[in-house]
Amino acid sequence: MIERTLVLLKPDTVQRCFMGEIISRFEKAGFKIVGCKMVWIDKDFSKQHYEEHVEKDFYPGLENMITDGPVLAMVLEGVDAIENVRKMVGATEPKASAPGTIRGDYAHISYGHADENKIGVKNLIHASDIPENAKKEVSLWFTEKELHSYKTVHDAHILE
Ligand code: IDP
Ligand code: MG
Repeated sequence: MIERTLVLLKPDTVQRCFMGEIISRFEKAGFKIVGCKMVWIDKDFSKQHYEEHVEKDFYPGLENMITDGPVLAMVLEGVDAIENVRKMVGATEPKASAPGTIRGDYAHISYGHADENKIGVKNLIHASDIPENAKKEVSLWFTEKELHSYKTVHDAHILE
């Protein structure tokens, strides 16, 4: 099934000048970027995006991390995009993320380290986890007008 999913390149990715490297992985895998913009979110918006985590112990560190600078927000489209993109992203904890995944290749810190220092786990990227959340997150971050339907060369192989 062709799906859309929200991907955020978090402030640590933007500050490490890594956006192109990560975008390139998704392009090479054949995903279509149907929306893309840079946004510096505030604490209120963080609470909306991370609604399910607001009451958790790690939330204050997460909020500081995600509001520390601009993020690059993207909507990616492709076959089973939600599950496929999560597979490329890897596990939440970089220490546990397999080599070959984005978090496993470009980060390494542990929950223990983050929690001891009261910081969010800097794991480079957010990706929607289930269809219900993807729908909610895409409409939180993007208006209909900011999302584009167009053809890429991959469509010839995916759809025909
Ligand atoms: P996900 O980003 O892989 O979906 P979630 O459990 O939804 O992971 O957590 C959202 C974000 O909160 C994570 O990407 C990470 O940055 C941060 N986070 C999650 N668990 C912890 C923790 O135990 N300590 C510190 N930060 C955490
Ligand atoms: Mg999540």
